[in-house]
Amino acid sequence: IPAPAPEDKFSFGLWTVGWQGADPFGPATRSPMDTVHALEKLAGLGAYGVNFHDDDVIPFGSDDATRDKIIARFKQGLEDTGLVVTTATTNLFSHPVFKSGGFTNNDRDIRRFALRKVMRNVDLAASLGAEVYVAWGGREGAEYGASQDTRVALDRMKEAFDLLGDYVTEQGYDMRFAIEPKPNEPRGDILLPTIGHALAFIERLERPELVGVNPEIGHEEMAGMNAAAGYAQALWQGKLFHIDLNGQNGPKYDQDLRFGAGNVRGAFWVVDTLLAGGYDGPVHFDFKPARTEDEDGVWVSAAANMRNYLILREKVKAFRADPEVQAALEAARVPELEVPTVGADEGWKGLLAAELRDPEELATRGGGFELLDQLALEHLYGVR
Ligand code: XYL
Repeated sequence: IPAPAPEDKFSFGLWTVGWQGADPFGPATRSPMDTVHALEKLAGLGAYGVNFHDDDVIPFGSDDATRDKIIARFKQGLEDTGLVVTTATTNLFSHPVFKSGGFTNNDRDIRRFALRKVMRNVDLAASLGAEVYVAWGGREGAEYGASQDTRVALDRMKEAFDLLGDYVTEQGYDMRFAIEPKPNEPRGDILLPTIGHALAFIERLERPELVGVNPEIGHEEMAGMNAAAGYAQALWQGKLFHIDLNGQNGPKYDQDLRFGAGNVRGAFWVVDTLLAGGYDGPVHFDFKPARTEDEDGVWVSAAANMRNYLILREKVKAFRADPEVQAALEAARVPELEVPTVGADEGWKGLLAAELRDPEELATRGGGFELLDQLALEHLYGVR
């Protein structure tokens, strides 16, 4: 398995390795991590880039002079390590002011504050060269049916993205937005809960070309979705602007396991989908090193994300190159799906006039999928 290389474009959220392990039942188990220390360690492990929430780098409420000092030190850290800022995002969920959301808070004053907070960090992100701005609306949602009118909340969500689209366009930033869906946690129900909801929403925006998705494997699996299939649809629609890779074991709380842990089989198909679809953006990890770990454990799990991606990439390539797999794909008629159902000059009239095969006979043809999937599993199990 090769070592991580810059062309792999591996990137990490600073909040991932910096997570201190506080959960709803207990406080932090690790000390705060210095941002520049995180940059140095990530660069040492072979990462290419980083992503951050504004508050990960600059504590909420810092005055301008403090903020400038922190940014200067952060920029120096980037320069010294050679790490790239691929992406940035806004924390619209931690401070109590956002307890009922940012863009879709019923309270208009809070909505206005939230938008200004985003615009300020978009300026910083642009100055650091980020080309994608992630938007996870973790507190946009509700626990109770009466507490928010969902249709009106979507109007306000649209208003926010339309305004931000105007902002980056008029400021001349080369920046696109990536909406990150999640079904629940911390809110009972979050707006834009899955890739599909987000893709449909984006089509209603004034500048849909500026907005895509940042699907996280764990979030899709929490909703019982097949992450690879969702990634494939986002690619098909030209909307896979960014990815958050991690691990999850089915529909339960957001586990944020390192990539490759949790649903291993799902991870294999995600990598296959990314390679087949020609995804060439940052390969970003959004995980949480388990609360049980000390700092050594944090770096073990950070490195393991990249290693697991590289392992799975080798396995996917070996699966696709295997002559038995190619024969099984042929037998399962997978390539035949590329042939349009109705011929170019045929049209519906031609279809009506055509002589069709006997459906009873067609029904006797086997799928051949058991063999195909077994071959995939054997590659994954490491016996082929
Ligand atoms: C939490 C989310 C966030 C986003 C960025 O579930 O994954 O960390 O990725 O705000």
